[in-house]
Amino acid sequence: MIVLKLGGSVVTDKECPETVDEAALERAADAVAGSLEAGHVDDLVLVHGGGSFGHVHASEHGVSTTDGTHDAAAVDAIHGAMKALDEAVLEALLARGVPAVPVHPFSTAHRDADGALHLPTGQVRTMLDEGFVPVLHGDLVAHAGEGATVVSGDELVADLATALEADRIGLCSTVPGVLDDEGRVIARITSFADVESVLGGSDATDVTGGMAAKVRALLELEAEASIFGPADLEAFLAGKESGTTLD
Ligand code: IP8
Repeated sequence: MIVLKLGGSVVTDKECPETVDEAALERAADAVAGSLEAGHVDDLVLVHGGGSFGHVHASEHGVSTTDGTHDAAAVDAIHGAMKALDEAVLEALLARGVPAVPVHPFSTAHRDADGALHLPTGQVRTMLDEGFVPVLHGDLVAHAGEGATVVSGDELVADLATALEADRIGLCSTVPGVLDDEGRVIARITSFADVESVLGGSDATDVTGGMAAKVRALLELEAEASIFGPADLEAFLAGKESGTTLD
């Protein structure tokens, strides 16, 4: 079983509010459809990020993973934007015969007063068993004492991979992997300390943190994870080492 995240920067134009990067989304959907057709992947759970949809609205309303809102209109704006992006992702997948179905975290997950995420996965498991490709996305979640806060796609990937005992995790981002000081892809990372000095944040508006947070979270997981660019998506799905491997 593979949990694959398509970064928000891959499927949207991050500099331009609420804009899908159609060409990039179509290429990603082609790669997913191709790998299912070729039988390279049996069970696949997809997650996509917020890009210029969720992040723009979240920062406009001052909402992050820890600072919440009790304003229902803000929830509607942020969650609504994510649903719109999700619809575009589903459409691209369905058009290529991928049996993609939506799972909106806002309707299923919550954070407790300590900020810990609780994400039910029984429906995701059943969807997989019934031959669907569940598609989740960065979203808002109800948060005890905070109203609603952001849940990033990366957090969802971590919880899904653990709960569903994923074999592999893929994070497809706009960079070809984790880069060293000279811009070369680091092939393998086994400890955060080894790369701490070279990891920076994200350039455009991103309320959930950049590469450092991704690397830290992925290193904590059982399954082997890869961070790679769109050009390596097909190779990753075919089981090849792609970009940076974290274990
Ligand atoms: O791009 C964030 O998801 P991410 C979702 O995976 C929102 O961090 C609502 C900002």
